[in-house]
Parts: sequence; structure tokens; C-alpha cells
Amino acid sequence: MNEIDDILRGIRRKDPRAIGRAISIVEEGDQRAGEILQILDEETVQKATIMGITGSPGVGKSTLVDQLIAYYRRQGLRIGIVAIDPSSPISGGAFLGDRIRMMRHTIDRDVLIRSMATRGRLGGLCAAAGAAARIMAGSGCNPVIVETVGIGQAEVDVVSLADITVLVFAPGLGDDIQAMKAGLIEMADILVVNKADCPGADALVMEIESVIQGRNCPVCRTIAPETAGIEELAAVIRDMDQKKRQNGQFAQNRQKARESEVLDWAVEMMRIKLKNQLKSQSRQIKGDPRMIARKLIEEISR
Ligand SMILES: Nc1nc2c(ncn2[C@@H]2O[C@H](COP(=O)(O)OP(=O)(O)OP(=O)(O)O)[C@@H](O)[C@H]2O)c(=O)[nH]1
Ligand SMILES: [Mg+2]
Repeated sequence: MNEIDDILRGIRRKDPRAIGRAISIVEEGDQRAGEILQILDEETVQKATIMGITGSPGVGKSTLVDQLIAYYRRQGLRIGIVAIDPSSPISGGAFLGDRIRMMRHTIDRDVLIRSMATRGRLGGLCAAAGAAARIMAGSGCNPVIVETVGIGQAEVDVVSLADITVLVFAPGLGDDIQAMKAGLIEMADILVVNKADCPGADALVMEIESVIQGRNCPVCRTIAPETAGIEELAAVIRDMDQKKRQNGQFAQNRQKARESEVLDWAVEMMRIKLKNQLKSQSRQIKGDPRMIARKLIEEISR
């Protein structure tokens, strides 16, 4: 029997193993990935909200996600989580941390958790994370949460595939705002000051409010381990989702996310072609690398 047929049937049955296998196939850049992605139920995927949760290391993203999972489960919803691991020494423990903190949900068939490394992979991260989110959505997960550490461009790009972006801060973590001001804060739909039980939380809220002045961007406070503010945050997310679906922003976002996924794949395919072309020329590389690069492109587009 065809493995893909098996997987597709498995996805429809919501079998976690089949879903996991489907994501691996896409992640590995397997030729058969297209077949899987093509067959997902578009309507179900459209219905699901993809939520990006980002912020500096240690602000409490995983703890928040864990609490959101519990909240959505109480509502009877099925949830998907894509946790992006930046594969860097600083977060070496984060990967494990995510696992442990969300472990209580792993026996739940209606909670799908998938970790994904930023580096050391074939294909772009956006493409893989986007596809994983869609596969989860296609299997009835709503919402799908993508947790990523907001430190590098790759992580920022992943955020752009989300329908709703939540940026998390915590007091006592240094010049957070300065670092975030540049790009992420503008991309965020909802800001969260977590660790509201820690000193400096009020000052941080005030600082954030002065930065976003004039922008209609809700600021929520949470104490994740105590579930304080979680319901309020979920309500703010729900309202934002409704608003974005009504005013057309949702559809526009999805379109843009698809574009960057297409670009991601195209770049990856070109890279492989270019590499092969370069390898096939046994001549030594001399002269201006840019000129050679241009020639290389000309050669493969012939
Ligand atoms: N006091 C306090 N501690 C918290 C709160 N939320 C999370 N923590 C603690 O902060 C630490 C980091 O939490 P995580 O949820 O792992 O943070 P994270 O943002 O996912 O971390 P990375 O994945 O490493 O970027 C843990 O020890 C949590 O228990 C909070 O609201 N108040
Ligand atoms: Mg984490």
C-alpha cells in the first residue's frame, strides 16, 4: 500500500503518528510533500487560527503556551503546537524545557506538539513551519500555536506566517524593549507582560505603552504559572481574530504568508541547482565572485 495514502487516511483519523510522519516528510523536503499538502481540507485550514508567540529567551513563552493549551482544552478544542528551537547554545535547555513544561499534555491525543530546529535542515524554516501548522490545522487543530524565540531573522520570519502575533515581555530581563523596538514590536498584534508578579512589571507596562503610543495594540498582564490573566489573554486573542477576519486582514496575511513560503521553496530549489552547477564545473574559481555568480545564474536559466 502507498505510504502517502496511509498517511492521508491517518490525518483524517487524527492519528498523531500519521500527522507526525506527514510533517517529517514536508520537513525533509521529500518530493511527496506536495501530495500531502494538496489534499488537506482547505476549509478546515482556513477556519484555524495560527498564533505566533514570541519573545526573548526566558520570558515565559512555554509556560504561557502550556496554560493556553489547558485553557483551550477545557473548551474542548484540539490544539497544535510548533515549537521552534533556535539550535543555539543559549537555548540548549529550552528545547528540553518546552518538552517538560508541556509534558502533561503529551498523552492527550488532541494536543499535537512538534519541535523544529532553525538550522541544520533542508528547506526553509518558514516553509516547514508553515506546512506543519497547516497539516495540524488540516487535522482539526484550532488554534495552532507557533512558539519561537524572537532573536534572529529566521524566527522573525516565522512570526510573519502567523495570523495573530503575541509578543511576550518580562520584567528584569534587561533592555528588552530597545532590542524589540526595531522590528518585532511593530509586527505584534498583542503584547504581554508576563511575570507580572515580579518587580518592575508596572514600569515595563508603562514603558511599552509609551513605545506603542497611538497604536491600537492591547497590552495584557499575566502570571503564567498561576494562570493569572490567561483567560483575559485568550479573550483578547479571540476578539483580535474576529476583527481580523472581518476586516480582511486575515485573508491578506495568509496570502502574504503563502508568498513567503513559495519564495522559501524557490530559493531552496535554486540553491540546490546552483550548487550542482557549480560542482559540475571542475574549473578553479578565479576572479570576482559576483561575476561568477551572475554567470552561474545565466547558465542554469538556459
Ligand atoms: N515568577 C514568575 N516566573 C515565571 C512566570 N512565567 C514563567 N516563569 C518562569 O520563568 C522561567 C522561564 O519560563 P519559560 O516558559 O521556559 O520561558 P520561555 O520564554 O519559554 O523560555 P525559552 O524557551 O528558553 O525562550 C521558568 O522557570 C518559569 O517557571 C511568571 O509569570 N512569574
Ligand atoms: Mg520556551
